[in-house]
Amino acid sequence: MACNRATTTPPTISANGNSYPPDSWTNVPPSILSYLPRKLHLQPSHPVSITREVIESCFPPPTYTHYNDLDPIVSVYENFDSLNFPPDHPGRNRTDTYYLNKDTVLRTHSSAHEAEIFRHNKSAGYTISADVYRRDAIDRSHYPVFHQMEGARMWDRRKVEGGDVARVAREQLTQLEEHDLEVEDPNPTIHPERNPLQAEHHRVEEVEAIAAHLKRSLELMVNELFSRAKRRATGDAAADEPLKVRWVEAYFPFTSPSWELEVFWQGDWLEILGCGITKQDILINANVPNQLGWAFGVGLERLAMILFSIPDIRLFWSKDPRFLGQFSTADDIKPFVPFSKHPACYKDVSFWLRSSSSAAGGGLRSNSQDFHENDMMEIVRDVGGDLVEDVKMIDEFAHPVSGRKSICYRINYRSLERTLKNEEADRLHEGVRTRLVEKLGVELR
Ligand code: FA5
Ligand code: MG
Repeated sequence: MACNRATTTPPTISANGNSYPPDSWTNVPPSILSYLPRKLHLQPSHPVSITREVIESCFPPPTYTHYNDLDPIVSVYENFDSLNFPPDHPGRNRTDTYYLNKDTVLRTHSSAHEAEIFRHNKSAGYTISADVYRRDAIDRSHYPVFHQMEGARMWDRRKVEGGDVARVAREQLTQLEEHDLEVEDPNPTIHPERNPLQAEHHRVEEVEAIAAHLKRSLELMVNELFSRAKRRATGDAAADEPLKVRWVEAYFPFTSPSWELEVFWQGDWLEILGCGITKQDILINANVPNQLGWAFGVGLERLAMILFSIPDIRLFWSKDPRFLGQFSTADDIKPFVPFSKHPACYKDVSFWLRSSSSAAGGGLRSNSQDFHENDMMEIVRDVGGDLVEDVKMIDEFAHPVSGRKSICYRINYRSLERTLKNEEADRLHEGVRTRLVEKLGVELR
């Protein structure tokens, strides 16, 4: 369907039974809204759903309540403000986040529900699984929709004998199992500059005890997932070596101190989750000022790719029985056997960015200063869908006299399910070229 500049603002946006009046912030395309009903994390026997189940089994009820069907359409307040994201945080940009309108977004992380759940949750802990949405690059490990799982655990000072949360958390740590991971954790729990204590709210002993409980809980989760993956992996000598993980200092606006957990997998350190001690003002705002504790957020696709040896993130969205038929339950985890790899077909597109003086209004945004790669990625996604395997910038230069910038991208077209005809790839590529001119105002070379 042709799309000209006069029609770039859609009529009202309908999603999940509600309508949202569009405005100058609206940037969510219909192709992205079409993912809302999929909910792979709840689809029986789907690898994302099986991964969720394995993680949930590490955080069992009644201590942890499992929330799995919260609406992915949330307010900007829930996704960002309630979690202390500063007004100028890059995550808020329209280049990174899908806005239905200026007040409403597709959640970019499962943490969007933290405040709400802290307010209402009755158990000591919870997990949330959720589809999340981010404008991003295109390659075999990035997709604009993926799934996260959040977990949190609280201790209530009023409900603990003598208000001594540190002692109780330490006791509960001794009740957690041991594991045989090799753990690198070189930094002190608290570092005054890099990873500070929330000194006005927490005592050092409390944070030491809660952090130890957090780390052991997550190490046990990794052990559960990766020992399954390893047991059934290649059967080579590496399977006898202990699995290595390491704790890295991190920063999130809603935890302090904070860490990321990395796993050494196939020769590389892979980041699998972020976590930390929940910022006390979030708990105070949620009307549970006497509670304190930890929270984490983990990406499910990344874990599922390892657990099942799935080579390309697009496969999760496949409805092909040759894919879906290979998975059954959490107790029967077998590596995915790829069906024959179909040939790739790459095509290049080069263009001059508009110089800023020629920028038109109407939300068109692509002079040399504000061209954002995610806008280009989205056009490719919109036209090519899952027939695009990856997009890479292969050349970039500025004209020596005018200073005008030229960029060349290589788009790799490949179907996971069949052989793509060259004419079909040509047609898609022509569609991408046309849209680049229409939407971003670039000049093709
Ligand atoms: C978060 O989203 C935080 N909400 C996590 C958190 C929760 C921290 C609670 C503290 C307390 P981050 O953007 O790093 O953080 O994403 C968390 C995990 O999601 C990553 O470690 C990774 O496993 C996964 N992830 C992030 N981006 C992608 C992506 N584009 N594709 C696949 N997985 C991703
Ligand atoms: Mg991260």
